[in-house]
Amino acid sequence: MQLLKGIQTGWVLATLLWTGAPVTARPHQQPQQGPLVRKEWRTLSNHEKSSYLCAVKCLMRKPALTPAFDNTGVISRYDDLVYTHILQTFDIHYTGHFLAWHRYYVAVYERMLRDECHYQGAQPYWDWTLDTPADQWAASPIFDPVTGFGGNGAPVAGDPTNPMEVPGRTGGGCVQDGPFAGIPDMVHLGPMDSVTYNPQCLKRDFSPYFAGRYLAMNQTQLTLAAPDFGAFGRVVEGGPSFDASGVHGGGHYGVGGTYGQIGDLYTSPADPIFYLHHANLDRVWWSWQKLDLGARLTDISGPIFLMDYENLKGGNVTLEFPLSAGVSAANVTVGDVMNIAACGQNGVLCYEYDEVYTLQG
Ligand SMILES: [Cu+2]
Repeated sequence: MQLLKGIQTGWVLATLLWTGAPVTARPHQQPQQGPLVRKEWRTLSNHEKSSYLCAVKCLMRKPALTPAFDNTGVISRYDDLVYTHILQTFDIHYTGHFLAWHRYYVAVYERMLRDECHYQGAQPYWDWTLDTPADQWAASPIFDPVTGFGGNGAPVAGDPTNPMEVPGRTGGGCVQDGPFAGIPDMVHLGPMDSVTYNPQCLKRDFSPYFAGRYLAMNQTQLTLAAPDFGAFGRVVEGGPSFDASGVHGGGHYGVGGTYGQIGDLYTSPADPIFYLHHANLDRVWWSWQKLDLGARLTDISGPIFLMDYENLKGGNVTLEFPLSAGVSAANVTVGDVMNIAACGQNGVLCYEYDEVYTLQG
């Protein structure tokens, strides 16, 4: 059960208490005509890349909106979202609404970058299939020190007897270059469900082996071939073991390994690459939906409760199931986010991908 490190049920209660959070004013809304078109990171111009990174840093400087109580690690607007993810960790993974929740979460982040930090573009995605096999992983343009998010953490010795040790890990310390290096208090929350102020550098712990195994086109094709949403959702998330991962775990552990924040199920959004990884997972889902849009705009299933695939604790998620992004946006339902291009008609989402995956014969 490596993924479910240290589950504490207190957070489930905290999450339940959190629903109904206020919707915030968005002072600098960008006028939007037609759907935003999300593009792959390496196809952005250098100017687009730097505007995106600049907007991410802007969110890290804006003061948090989360009401203060014992959550002293929630300092910035960026932290508001990390905190939301921490609070809901047990409710949004290994469930039927895993993909829907993260689709909404990334869209809220995209809107915050645009409305609060003057970013003009769409949320980019990271097509990690382009960075496999394993020997190409560390050379990905997404890790570029100048036009990307910086690379691996400094190598630190691991503990081979630790069952949480990600196979093939190569780093583990603070990132050495790029826009997030050399900031001792870049991350304020975590590890795991800790929400009191805990200044940390951004850490990464690349596992090229893990990435090569779970992020290559063959795994993506296996995912796209799922016949219905129940099967699709389970292939994306895989099982809670390093031997049964899916594309979701491939990105988290390929970058975060054992010691990087993005490998921490709770605090993973602390690494800004999280949002490009999840945009691509969303793109995998949209690619799958587009293979049979008539049926798949309403196809949802999977358990309400974590890993309750046999429905021993409760039922399956439906289109009416509620999703909360905390203080940063209104609550919506799964049904509200099934169509990413629901522009106008009071649609919640209005974006597209420049390119989707196709099922290869
Ligand atoms: Cu998550």
